[in-house]
Amino acid sequence: MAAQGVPATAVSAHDPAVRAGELTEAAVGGDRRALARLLTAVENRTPVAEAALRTLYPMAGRAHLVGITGPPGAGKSTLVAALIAELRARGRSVGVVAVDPSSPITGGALLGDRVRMQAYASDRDVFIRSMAARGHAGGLASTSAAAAAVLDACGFDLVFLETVGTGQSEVEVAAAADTTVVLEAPEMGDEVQAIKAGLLEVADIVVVNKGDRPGAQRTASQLRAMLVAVARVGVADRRHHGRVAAAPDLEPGPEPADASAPDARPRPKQPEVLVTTATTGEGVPGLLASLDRHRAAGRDGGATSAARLARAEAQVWAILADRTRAELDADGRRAGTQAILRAVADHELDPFTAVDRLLASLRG
Ligand SMILES: Nc1nc2c(ncn2[C@@H]2O[C@H](COP(=O)(O)OP(=O)(O)OP(=O)(O)O)[C@@H](O)[C@H]2O)c(=O)[nH]1
Ligand SMILES: [Mg+2]
Repeated sequence: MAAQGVPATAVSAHDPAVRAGELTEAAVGGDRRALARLLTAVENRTPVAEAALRTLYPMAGRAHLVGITGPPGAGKSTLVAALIAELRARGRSVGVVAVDPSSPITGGALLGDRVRMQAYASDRDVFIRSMAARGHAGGLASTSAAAAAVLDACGFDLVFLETVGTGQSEVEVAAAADTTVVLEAPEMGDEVQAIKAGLLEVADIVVVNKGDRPGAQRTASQLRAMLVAVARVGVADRRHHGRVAAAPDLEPGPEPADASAPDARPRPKQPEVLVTTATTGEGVPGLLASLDRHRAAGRDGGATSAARLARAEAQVWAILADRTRAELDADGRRAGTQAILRAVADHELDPFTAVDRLLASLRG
């Protein structure tokens, strides 16, 4: 990569591998500014991030990666702050990545995170960071996984990935986590019935936060009943366009015509449903115990290893897609690639044939 004849000092300033080496060494040694720079590199998917991850990835794999998702305002950030307080009291270190799936910076959320961060400004065992996931296919999953791997390699015991649940994002966060916590708030009321099955499917633990509000316990029992019903009816229920049928006292529905047909999809999980009050910390020790249980249960070939495989897939496929695209867009291939894309746009070529030709051009 380094041009011949260029003095070493000039090379080190520009060579991503050298820069990554300096940053990773500093970050792993506890330099928080270097860690912040590495995460910026990850967020921007720079060559420095790639070089750093090559070094850091083998050092990661020890942290418990916990995804926290749920609707806007459910109390995710407040709950993470309460969990940090609880974990610090037990001497465990915590890294947090608040991922904004919609890229443009949401002032409120970021500000909140900054204020909370100040409380731990002098605590070296807490690191909180907001980042945007830009619009790549699988971008949220692979960026979250990469950021988590960096914090993991830097020795944090737990890494929280907070993201607002907006449909697809919670699925991607789940792909980057060992344990996924789905948060609800009691005032969702009837909307509980309309919770997307997708949200429940990714949940390892369901938390009804704002336990101080009326209806929290009722929401929790509705959710428990719903989850039992979903598990009983299983796949049949999920066929209804991703919506879970409503009533809390729901009886198992009629067996579908092809219920005996083999179904490769995994059985729905039966997550625990807990109630917390993030603002006071009530229920937070119970949540922590539940997180630890999930982690312990999944360690040997269980849920955690399935989550890890999903995470590996998210990362590898995203890198493969990026790299394939970069090669097809490189000098010498770009014109041909553009011509094929144009032909698809003009309906002169179908997209499948287009891909056949693009792959052939890579092999050729
Ligand atoms: N009463 C009550 N309010 C809470 C509780 N937890 C959080 N809140 C409040 O709910 C509001 C939203 O809390 P956040 O923690 O910012 O929620 P969030 O889910 O992170 O929100 P986004 O990141 O914007 O999606 C804040 O005003 C919190 O103080 C709780 O347990 N009880
Ligand atoms: Mg938040």
